[in-house]
Amino acid sequence: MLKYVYLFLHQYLCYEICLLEATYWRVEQRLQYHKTETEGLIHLYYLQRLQDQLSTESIEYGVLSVRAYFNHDSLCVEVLNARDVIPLDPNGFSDPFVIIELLPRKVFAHCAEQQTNVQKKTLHPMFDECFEFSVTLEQCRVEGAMILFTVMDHDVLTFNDFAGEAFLALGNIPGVDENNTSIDNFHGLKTVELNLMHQKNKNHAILQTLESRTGDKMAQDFVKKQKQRISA
Ligand SMILES: [Ca+2]
Repeated sequence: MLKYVYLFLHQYLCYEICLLEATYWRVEQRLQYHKTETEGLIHLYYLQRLQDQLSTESIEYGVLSVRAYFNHDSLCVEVLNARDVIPLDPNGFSDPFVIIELLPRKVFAHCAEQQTNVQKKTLHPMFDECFEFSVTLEQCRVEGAMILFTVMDHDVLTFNDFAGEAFLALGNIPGVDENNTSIDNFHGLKTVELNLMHQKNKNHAILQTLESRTGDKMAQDFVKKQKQRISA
């Protein structure tokens, strides 16, 4: 009997210690965030999103198909299509288009974001459009360099609605990855399927830290942009 009481107590204490450790870790992390300047925090946020992309198996917001490679002094991105985009219009469809931007913004400040044409009234848009960005190999190899694809639903009278986002690390695309030989067109290149995501964590620690920086325009603009991407 005593043995079981002992075992129970032991397990209970282990459980309590685990909880304490988790709490301590969260507090420690918050402190770190508060010590990090805004640009660094935004970078951290996107690094986490890139991790989310790798671990997201759910296709509830649809799937985006793209291809990308680097050659000489340009990054070529092809947006092929999307399937099962979420319906955002009263007619049960969306008018999807994709915005393509390079991150971190500090590294790719000279590259304006680009976007596809709007495909009207469909949840399975075919884009088949190519985009070129003037960048160097060194820029593509910066830690955390990535492409952000944002799928939006175009609206005529109101603001466009957010349909989903996806991230692609530049470090391992053909032409940037050291194992790849030189490549100069999309022919034979593997299609990358990216599960579209929404931010599910309404209490994201980085967003909350940035939101508390009330006098910081960069922080406020970023939080405002991200809030539209949090799932309802
Ligand atoms: Ca629409």
